[in-house]
Amino acid sequence: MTATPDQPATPAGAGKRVLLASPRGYCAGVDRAVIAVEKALEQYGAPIYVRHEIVHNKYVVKTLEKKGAIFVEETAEVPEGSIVMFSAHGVAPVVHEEAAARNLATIDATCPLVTKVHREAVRYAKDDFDILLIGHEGHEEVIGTSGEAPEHITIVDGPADVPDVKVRDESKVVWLSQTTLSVDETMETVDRLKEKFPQLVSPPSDDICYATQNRQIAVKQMGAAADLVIVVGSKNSSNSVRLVEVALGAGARDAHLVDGAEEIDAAWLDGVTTVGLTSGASVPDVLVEGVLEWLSGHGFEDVEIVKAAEESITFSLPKELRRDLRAELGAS
Ligand code: 0K2
Ligand code: SF4
Repeated sequence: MTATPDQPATPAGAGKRVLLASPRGYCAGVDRAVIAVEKALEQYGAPIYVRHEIVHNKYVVKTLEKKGAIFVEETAEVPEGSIVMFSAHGVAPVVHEEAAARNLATIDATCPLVTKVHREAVRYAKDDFDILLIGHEGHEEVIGTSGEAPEHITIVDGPADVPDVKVRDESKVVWLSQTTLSVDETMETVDRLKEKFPQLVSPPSDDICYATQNRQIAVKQMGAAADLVIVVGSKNSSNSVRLVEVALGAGARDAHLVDGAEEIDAAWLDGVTTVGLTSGASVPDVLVEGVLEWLSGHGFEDVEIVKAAEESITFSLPKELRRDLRAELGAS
């Protein structure tokens, strides 16, 4: 093609494409937790207190705040006699006790797959195992799971922690994990733990959940082909942050985490023809749509889906939503 003043040699969008990960965004546990807050607001009216961000996403939290949810970090901040919901990340038993002591009605939006890990911790602690919980120190889910059996649990925050791990009896050690970790890094930690404790027992089933795994598989598939990977998610979302790391590990030249299109820097597109796009498990798809629109405005109109898995899992709403909590509070 010969360039003329009003026809450039290469049309603006030529060769530019977006690889859009599937699955991405909301998992079953997040969907359930967000709907639980909405239903509680419908059923009981505002305010509904939520202990900790229901899921680690700014947009979701702001949207629910506008509808009447009040987010707090501690049970002590909730006025006596109110309704409080626990976030998808789970809480330690002591938090249930604190809520009961303040005469709060509780709705537990802990993801059933997090509850499964809590149950494993309780069972192994009962059998007097030392439990090596692989996870990020200070993360809400890790605080909740460790609270099930604090005297039995040691947190192992990645492979570098392994040399310092001590146990009482090397023949009774099990590893469990946070649900939203990098699969590859966790396996590296487990390999090192196994070298140190050859009799280490593995959890009965995967603790890193299906949604975390599928989103990582998808981003790996696109990573090698992408010059730039954009992950939509909030900075405190463990699974979203992991997607950036996995993209880079898979060969993406560059990768960034953004809460939405407004955080994208146009300079990231310099010399880029293929953009990979995905989102964490706590991210509503409207935010991804915003990024697609922004990319389209910058010449990236072609969108190809990179399909890594089919997801059909759903969870029923927290059982407390089927009871009349206001009546229960009034009666007590
Ligand atoms: O990935 P994180 O555990 O930080 O949490 P979110 O971003 O809120 O994603 C939902 C997972 C919640 C529990 O596993
Ligand atoms: Fe549950 Fe996994 Fe979603 Fe966490 S990321 S809420 S464990 S389905």
